[in-house]
Amino acid sequence: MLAVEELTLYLVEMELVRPFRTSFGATRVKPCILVRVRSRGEEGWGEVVADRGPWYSYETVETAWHVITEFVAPLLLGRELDHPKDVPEVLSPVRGHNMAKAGVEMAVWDLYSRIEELPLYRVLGGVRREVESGVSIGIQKDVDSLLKLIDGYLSEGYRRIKVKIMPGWDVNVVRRVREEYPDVPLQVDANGAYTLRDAEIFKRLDEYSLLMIEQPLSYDDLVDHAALQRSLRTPICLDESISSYSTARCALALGSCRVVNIKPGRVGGHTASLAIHDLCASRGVPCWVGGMLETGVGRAHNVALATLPNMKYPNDISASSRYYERDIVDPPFELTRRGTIPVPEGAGIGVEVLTSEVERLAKRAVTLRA
Ligand code: OSB
Ligand code: MG
Repeated sequence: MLAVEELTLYLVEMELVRPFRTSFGATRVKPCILVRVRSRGEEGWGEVVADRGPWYSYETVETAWHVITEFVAPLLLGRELDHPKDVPEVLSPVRGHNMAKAGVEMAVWDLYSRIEELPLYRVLGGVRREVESGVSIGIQKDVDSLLKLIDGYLSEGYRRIKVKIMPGWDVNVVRRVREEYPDVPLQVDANGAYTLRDAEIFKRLDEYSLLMIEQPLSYDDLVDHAALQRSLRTPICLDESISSYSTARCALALGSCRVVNIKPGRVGGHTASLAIHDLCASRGVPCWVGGMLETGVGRAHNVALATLPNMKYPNDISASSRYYERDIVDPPFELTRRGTIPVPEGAGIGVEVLTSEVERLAKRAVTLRA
């Protein structure tokens, strides 16, 4: 049994080593909310992956701050829990806002694992000591710049390249990358920038042996994706459209995708991620873990989740240095020459959160108690 006695939120801004551009906009400084929960002299950390504005999702750091302080924290604080899997039920009076809930829920998983003195990945049922690392590359000013970046990442050891696409930056880019790297594991991510009227573009992309095409159509669509998937050999992978366990069920029932990107920060946390993972495994649908430019806290949670058996592709979990000059965890995440990230073996997320660094970076903080 445990009960969260104290919950602290930090609004933090981290400058990226290079701006990250997608079909929905560019990010230079990534804001996030770090969540710390305390019980019985232990603490646990989580991260809310929402961005400054409602571009990837309707949630923002400010909606998450509001929903956690006004609704989520009062439901959770002082409630007796047998296990972190109880958290979603406790938070169920709040509809949606899965990013806000996830930051808190994952902090409770870390807390519980530390109390049990077990690494989080083992508590989750993970089976790997290292996870495969891919890299997601934003839209560049020209293809030569992109090829140069790809070259650098491949020589660092990354096992898979993901290229962001949007109308005007798609087939020609993929053709040039394939000419240069005929065999590299390659996928594209449109972040919802196309419609079924662009079927011709997907027919052409279908010729480049891509591992998958991620979120080609609208962020909340499942039906058009099912139609597009029927017309393609390349698997469609859904990201934005799978905002919860329930939407994952719908996507599989409709045949909207053949691969699922699980971001625990998007779907409500680890409990929902495990349920989606197990559902996909039972249907023979492979998964992998996506990323949201997390700090070391969110990254540690993603690494733990990526140790599950049905994570069958390289993950968007790159080294800390690919995102930030200085991460807020110790040690920072580093890439092996094999293109993997070793899974921390310490209790909980297995890395130390540099609290004084978090407090220095924090634009705002609040502590709530039972
Ligand atoms: O669509 O996967 C995405 C980053 C921010 C928002 C959405 C996405 C991404 C990425 C980067 O692709 C993944 C990473 O953290 O490395
Ligand atoms: Mg994506």
